[in-house]
Amino acid sequence: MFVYKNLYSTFSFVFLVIFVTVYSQSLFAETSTTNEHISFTKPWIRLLPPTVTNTAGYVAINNSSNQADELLAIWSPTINSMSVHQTKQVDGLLKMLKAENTTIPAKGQLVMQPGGYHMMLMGLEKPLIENDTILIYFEFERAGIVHVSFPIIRK
Ligand SMILES: [Cu+2]
Repeated sequence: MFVYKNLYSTFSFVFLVIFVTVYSQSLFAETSTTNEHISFTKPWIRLLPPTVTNTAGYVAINNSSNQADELLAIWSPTINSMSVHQTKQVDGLLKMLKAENTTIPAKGQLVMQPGGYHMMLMGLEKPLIENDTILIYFEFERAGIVHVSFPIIRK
């Protein structure tokens, strides 16, 4: 019994060390607000009346490297569903479609702004609050995962 107990606590200690090491590495290495070649300019989310359950977010993503990068996914812990959309004229009507191309060119930008590319935030469960912030994660093919805080703005 004594041996068993000792073995058990040794194993739990080892697991704890592995867990803490892996967890802290994922916090500090994979996720950051800055990256060697990706940066964000003027992030904001549009405040809409509380009865509207969808809204849009905007930001310019800058790529300072000599190689293009691609935005693979966006998500937020507090938003049900998010995707990158493009407002396009189809048969004389403005329509929102899933963005076809989310490449950030080398030494270039992907600009999300009203009337063009935007982030769609869908299925809001609670009304947004002016000047609150929403944390959004961006996953890039080369830069990995970067998180950015978006203020909610009335415009
Ligand atoms: Cu949209």
